[in-house]
Formats: sequence, C-alpha cells, structure tokens
Amino acid sequence: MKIGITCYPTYGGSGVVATELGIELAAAGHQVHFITYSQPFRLTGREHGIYYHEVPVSNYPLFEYPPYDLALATRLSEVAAYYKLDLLHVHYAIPHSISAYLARQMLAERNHRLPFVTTLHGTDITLVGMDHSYLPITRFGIDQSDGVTAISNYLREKTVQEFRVKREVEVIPNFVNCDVYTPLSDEARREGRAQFAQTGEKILLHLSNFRPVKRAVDVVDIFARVAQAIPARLLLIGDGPDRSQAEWLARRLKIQDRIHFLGKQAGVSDLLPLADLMLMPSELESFGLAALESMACCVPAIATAVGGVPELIEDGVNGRLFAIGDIDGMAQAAIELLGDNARYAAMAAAARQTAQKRYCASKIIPQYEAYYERVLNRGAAS
Ligand code: GMT
Repeated sequence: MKIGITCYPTYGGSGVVATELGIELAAAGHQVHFITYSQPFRLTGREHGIYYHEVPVSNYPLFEYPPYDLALATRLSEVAAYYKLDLLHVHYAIPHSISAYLARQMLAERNHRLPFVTTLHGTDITLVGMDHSYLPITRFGIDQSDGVTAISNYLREKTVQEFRVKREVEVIPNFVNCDVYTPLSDEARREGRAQFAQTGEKILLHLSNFRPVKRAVDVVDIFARVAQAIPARLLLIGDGPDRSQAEWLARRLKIQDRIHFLGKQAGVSDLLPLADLMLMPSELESFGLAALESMACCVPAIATAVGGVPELIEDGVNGRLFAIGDIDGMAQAAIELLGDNARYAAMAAAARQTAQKRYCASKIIPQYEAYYERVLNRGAAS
C-alpha cells in the first residue's frame, strides 16, 4: 500500500506513535509518506520506504493566524495525487481530520479516491475536543473519516459517550518495538548507569512533555521522599511548560544535585533500560505510552489509575497504581519495591511480559494493516 501519514511531528505521544507506525509499515514493505510541518523527530530521514514532505505555511502579513490546516489540506492533496496514495492516516483529530476531509473532497473533484483514517490519541478528545468551540468540528471530522481508531477502550468509550459520533470507533492499542525497547546486558546497563548514579544508588525516571497534565512537579515531590529513604537519582527526560517549576522545586528541596534534567532526547530506548522505576503520576493518560516503553525495557511504572492506564498496568502485578496526587502513596510504594529484590524482579519481568504478549509491534501492526484493507474494501464496495 501507499500510505500518507500526518501527525504532530515534534515531541508528544501521538507523533511518536505515528512515526513508529510509519517505520514499522515501511519495514513491512509499504510505501510511507509523512506529510507534516517538520520532520518527525524519531526519523533520521534515510529510512528505506519512507518519504518526507514538508508543509510550507505562508506567513503573508495579512494572516495574523497563518492557516496551517488549509496549507496541510493542499499539501495532502498534492502528495496523494503525485504519489498515487491509497490511503491517508491522520493522528490527532484536530485539525488533521478536517484537513484530510478537505483533501479528500478536492481530489474527488478529479476522480481520485482518497479515504482517510483518523486515530484519536487523547487530548484531542479529552481536552481540546471538548472545549465547546472545537467540539462540533471534532465530531464532524470523526464522522467524516472513513475509519476511526482509538488507542484504548477508555478513549473509545469517552469518544462515543461525549461526542455521540456516528462513525464506529475501533480500538487498536499503542505498541512498542520489543526488539528496540528491551533490557540491556548487565555490562551495558552498568556502564550506562555509571553516567548518572554511583554503584548502589537506585535510578527513577520520568519521561514526558512536561505539560501540566503530566504533573511533573509531583515527580520531584515523590523523588524527594524516596531520596530521603534510600540513595537514589532521578532522570527527567523531556521539556515543556512545567519544567521550570520542577527545577525550582528541586532547588527548594535541595535535591537538585540528585536530579538529571536531560531535556528532549531523540532516542529514549537507550535511556529507559538504565532505570529501576518509571514515575507517571499524570492527571490523565488515555494510554500512557511512556510507561509501555519502559515496561518493555523491564522497568515497571508507578502511575496514577487514570484513563486507559489500568488497561496497561495491573496494580501489584506489573506496576503500581495510585490516586492522582497521592505523593506519599507513590513514594512509599517506590521505597518498598526498591527494597524488596524478589518482588521487584517479579514485577519487572511481568512488565516486560505484558509488553511482549499484548503490545509488541509485531502484534499491533497487522491490526492496522487489516483495518486499512477493510476501509479500502468498504469504500470500493460503495
Ligand atoms: O499527552 C501527551 O503526551 C501528548 C499526547 C499526544 O497526543 O501527543 O498523548 C496522548 O497520546 C499518547 C500516544 O497515543 C498517549 O500515550 C497519551 O496517554 C495521550 N495523553 C493523554 O491522554 C493526556
């Protein structure tokens, strides 16, 4: 198949999923065209079977708000026509499904059929889409899509309940390449850990875009309690609006020397397996891709029981779940787990096993391929 993919290419879970999907589809023999405003950050630009098309946005002085969605629609229709795309797959409903809808209409005028699939990721429904001003157009984009997928049962139900969409929503969960996200050899792990911690110190890790929904400040608070009880370090990967508050709190609590603020990192598959525990105290996660990526590396997560997270993490089995803001509970759980080698080893193994059994790319990519076939056949039949 020739597949066009549109997503937010910079840091964020939906862009990561879209990029990894494109990489896996190309590896399976499909031709993949990314159509985005900049090159998705996990692409090197030289992957076989992957093409990148930038969306130029005019900055004509009259435009106080440059019309990105129209520029995207134009580029989508051009790329689809030039490269004879079979299908478009857009990630994050706003504005991508509307741009794809416009591109499909433009091409229909020229008798080129271009069905599009929209994948819902989370905040496009839970935050942005439910803002009253965006709700009608988000619902329209979903209903006009030729296929719609959501990354968890939670998100599917939320979309059906809150938006009352007519289009059926299929759940295809997020995935991880279990060969890339994998534990390191003892020697490589020891060497990697030595960059950040002394022998005998535990490493906790948080990975996010530091938006308020991630509660990065809670991460610092949890870590402060852990570091009081056991020798430990914290790796913070990512950047965003709450980073400066997290840095300020680290200084106020006088633990800044125990925390490594690593900022945005392109490749996290070599950092995640260095940790002992992942902290994900989010206000909301429709899925929690960062937790899945760390679980695949044998690093269990201490997280909040919100959104789709309980579909991934079973409390006490492959990780721990707490209420939002239960900083003491999460800190205590980390201290107990890190002090009990047998229990920790069982949980770390269960975390990897969950990723392998249910979320490996090798299991999920065929679900996308089958879904594309269904969308194409449905369109051809009608
Ligand atoms: O919150 C983010 O990290 C960004 C956001 C996005 O769409 O870029 O993430 C959402 O999609 C991720 C990938 O499917 C999910 O793993 C996250 O749980 C989801 N975030 C929220 O629901 C808050």
